[in-house]
Amino acid sequence: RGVQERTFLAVKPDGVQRRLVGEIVRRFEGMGLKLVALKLVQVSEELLREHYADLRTHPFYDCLVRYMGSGPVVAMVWQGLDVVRVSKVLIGATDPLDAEPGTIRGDFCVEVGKNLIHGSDSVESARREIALWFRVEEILCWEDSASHWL
Ligand code: D4T
Repeated sequence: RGVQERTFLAVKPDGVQRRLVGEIVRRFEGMGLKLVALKLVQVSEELLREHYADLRTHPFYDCLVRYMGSGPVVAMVWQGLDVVRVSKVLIGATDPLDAEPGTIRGDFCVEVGKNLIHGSDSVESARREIALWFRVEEILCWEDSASHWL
């Protein structure tokens, strides 16, 4: 079965403004996943352009970067079995209108341009995004978190 992984999640500015941080964190905790880093940050345009570099040719890129910089974001690292895939299931489809009820996007939003939360789409992108958003000392180290696994 699954392997221990880490993923990067960010509650986007609309989620923070709408007081949905607690609700979102509760859902990941409820799945038995482990929080290993969390911070509230106003992100620079430079970091956002880098974070979404793969999407730079898309027409919505500038709009996306502006939205992500429109207010503070809650950046997090979560650890657990198959956490990348599990997170994507909890989050729901990119377009909230396609997201199943019971998923975060399916329950709380309607616009693709304001879809509340970001989650890494692979172990590879998780590694890249965690390195981009966090300094090593901001993250509970792998050995500590493995030995204190509940
Ligand atoms: P993120 O990366 O934010 O978790 O979203 P997804 O992984 O579900 O989807 P994505 O990378 O394809 O899109 C990134 C981001 O762009 C916004 N977006 C997307 C948009 O504003 N208009 C669009 O047409 C699409 C496809 C939403 C999420």
